[in-house]
Amino acid sequence: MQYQLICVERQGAVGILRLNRPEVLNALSVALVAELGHAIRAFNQEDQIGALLLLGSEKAFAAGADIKDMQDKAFVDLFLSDFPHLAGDGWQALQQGRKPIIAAVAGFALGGGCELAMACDFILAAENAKFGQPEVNIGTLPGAGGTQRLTRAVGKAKAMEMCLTGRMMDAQEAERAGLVSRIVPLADLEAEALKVATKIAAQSRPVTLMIKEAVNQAFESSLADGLKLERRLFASSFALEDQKEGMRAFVEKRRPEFKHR
Ligand code: DAK
Repeated sequence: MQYQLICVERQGAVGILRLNRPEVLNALSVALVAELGHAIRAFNQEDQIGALLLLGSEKAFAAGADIKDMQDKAFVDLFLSDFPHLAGDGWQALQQGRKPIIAAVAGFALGGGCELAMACDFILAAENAKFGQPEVNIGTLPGAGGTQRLTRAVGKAKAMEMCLTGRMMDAQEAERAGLVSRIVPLADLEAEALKVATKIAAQSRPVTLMIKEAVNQAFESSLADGLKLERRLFASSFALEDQKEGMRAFVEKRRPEFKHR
C-alpha cells in the first residue's frame, strides 16, 4: 500500500511509522488513522520485525483528532459509526498488535495524540514534549482512552486536573508522574528510541510478546489473576529454544543467539 499521511520504513528488525501531516501538527484524520492501522497490522505480520516505533515531528507528535474533520458531525453520526477517527480499524490495530510498540514523543501530544501515545507500550519523551487532554477547551471530552489511561498512568489528581482544565504537562512532570519512561534531548530522541527498539527486537520474539501480554494484564485483572498468568507464561518460556540458548549463553559467558523459537 502507498501511504500518503504516514511514512513507513524498516531499520533492521524495527518497523518505523512516522505521522506525516506537519501542516496540521499531525492531526489525526480518518485517512491517517486508517493508514496507521494498515501499517501496524503489516508490521505485526512481518516475520523479520520484532518491535515498532511510532514517531511524529519535532514540533508535534500529534495535536489530536482533526478538529476541522469532526466539528460538524452530529451525535447520531458518531454514535452509529462509532467514530472511525480513532475507534476504527487503526486504533484496533494498535490495541491488538502483539509486538512491542514505542511512542517517541517530541512536541505536542494532545487529545487523541496523547491517547495514541498512551496506547503504545511506553513513551520516550523529548525535552520539549507536552502532554494534554485539552478537549474540554473545545466543548468535549477525551474519547479514545484519555480519562482511563491517563488516570492509570498518573493517578486521579493529575488526570482529573488535566482533563478538567486542559492543562498541559511538560516532559519533566510527565516523567515524575510516570507517564513516560524517560526523557532524552530532542536531538537524540529518534536515535535513542531506535536503539531501544532495536534492543527489544533482538530479544527472543516470543518472550517479548509474553512480557507485553503479562504487563498489560496488570491493567485488566486482579493481582492474583495477573500473578497466575505471569507464572504460566514464565513456565511456558521453558518450552522455547531461546530460553535454553539464553541461559546456556549466560553460563558460557557469551551473547545469546536467539532464533525466536
Ligand atoms: N485539528 C486540526 N487542525 C489542527 C489541530 C487539530 N487537532 N491542531 C492544530 N491544527 C492546525 C491549526 O489549525 C493550524 O492550521 P492553519 O491555521 O495553519 O491552517 C496548524 O495546525 C498549526 O497550529 P497552530 O497555528 O494552532 O499552532 P500553535 O503552535 O500556535 O499551537 C497547539 C499549537 C497544539 C497548542 C494548537 O494548535 C492547538 O491547541 N491545537 C488543538 C489541540 C486540541 O484541542 N486537541 C484535541 C482535539 S480533540 C474519539 C477518538 C479521539 C478523539 C475523540 C473521540 N473516539 C474514538 C470517540 C480525539 C479528540 C481530540 O483529539
